[in-house]
Amino acid sequence: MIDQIKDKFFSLYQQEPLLFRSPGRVNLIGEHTDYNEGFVLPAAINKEIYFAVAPNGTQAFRAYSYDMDESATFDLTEVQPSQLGWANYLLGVVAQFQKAGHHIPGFDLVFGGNIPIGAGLSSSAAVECGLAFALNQIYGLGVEKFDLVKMAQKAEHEYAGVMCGIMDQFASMFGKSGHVVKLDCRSLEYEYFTSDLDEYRIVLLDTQVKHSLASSEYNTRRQECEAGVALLRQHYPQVNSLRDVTVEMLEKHEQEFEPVTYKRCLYVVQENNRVLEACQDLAQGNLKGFGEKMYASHEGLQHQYEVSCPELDFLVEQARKNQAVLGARMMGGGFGGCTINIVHANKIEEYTQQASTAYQEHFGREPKVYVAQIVDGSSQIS
Ligand code: GAF
Repeated sequence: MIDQIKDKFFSLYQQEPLLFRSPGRVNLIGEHTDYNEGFVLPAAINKEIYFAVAPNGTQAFRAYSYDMDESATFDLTEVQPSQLGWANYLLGVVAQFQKAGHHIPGFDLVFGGNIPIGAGLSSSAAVECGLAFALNQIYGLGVEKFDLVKMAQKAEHEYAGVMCGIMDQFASMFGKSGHVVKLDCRSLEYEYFTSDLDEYRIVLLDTQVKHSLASSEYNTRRQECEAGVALLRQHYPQVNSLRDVTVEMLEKHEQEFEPVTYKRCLYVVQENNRVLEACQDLAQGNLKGFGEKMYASHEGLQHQYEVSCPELDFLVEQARKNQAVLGARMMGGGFGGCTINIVHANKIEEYTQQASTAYQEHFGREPKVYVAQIVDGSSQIS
């Protein structure tokens, strides 16, 4: 793929580009905890976006999306959101550099990759992080990786309109081959855990469902969490986010909550505890315990946080019935996309066949199957 991107760049712009890559991510556990300042456990995977970039000596940014087969030119003296969805992830990043006082001279770009769009593998974060990383390198801007992550997240907020947390961008930038990242989304302190799951592998089953609800419901969930925090603050002024809340605090004040808000907050507080327990399981090699927490996470996402969908629930049910699977759950924002499954290496074929057949019989189409390898975060290729 990288060769195709490079060739396309040469044929469009007649010069040699610099090449970069930026990965998508999985998340083992800790869903919808990041914007509540909690913990997450993601990893960068071998589904990536590639970038060919070079300065062009003008004030224009010329971009070609390999996957969309579309090109566009933008004036860098007047960056603003575009009608082209794909371009906004790029323009959002440029705007962040400019806001931070960096001059971005004109450049040419060809980008594309193999992260399925809308599958919950964070193709948008990969695009944002990849361009942020590339511009920082090319123009020697010296921005720290932490700040690139925050700029990439802001780009998503301001140019894509999704008030995402920081997990996806952090994983794409800070991923490490063979490791998952335990990230504290409040302090941004992080710790790498080995992703060696003995004879088990990370298998993704893509429902191929892309619900348009995803971004509006995502923003609604954020507001529900904020409403819960505002209520609890009246009793506990030290509470700044659901990270600071315990199950006991919630239970004590249950009657004061709207029932929906209560369910949402309870899920987040419990999920945050699950991440910490699951990390202990991982450290102690208790993969069975880890898998059980994944199933519990799905239960919460399905019934309390209500961000799942029948296709995701069906695939998790298939996993539950199969001895070869230690744990499974929906992954990412929800309403479609992938389930993540921890499957015995010798049984991947058997399990995915069985789940695919059942899914096909029920929904009339097959899920896509990806066996994820864990790779490094954004980097320069040459
Ligand atoms: C999406 C968001 F972009 C992340 O920040 C995170 O909140 C996730 O949904 C849910 O855990 O991927």
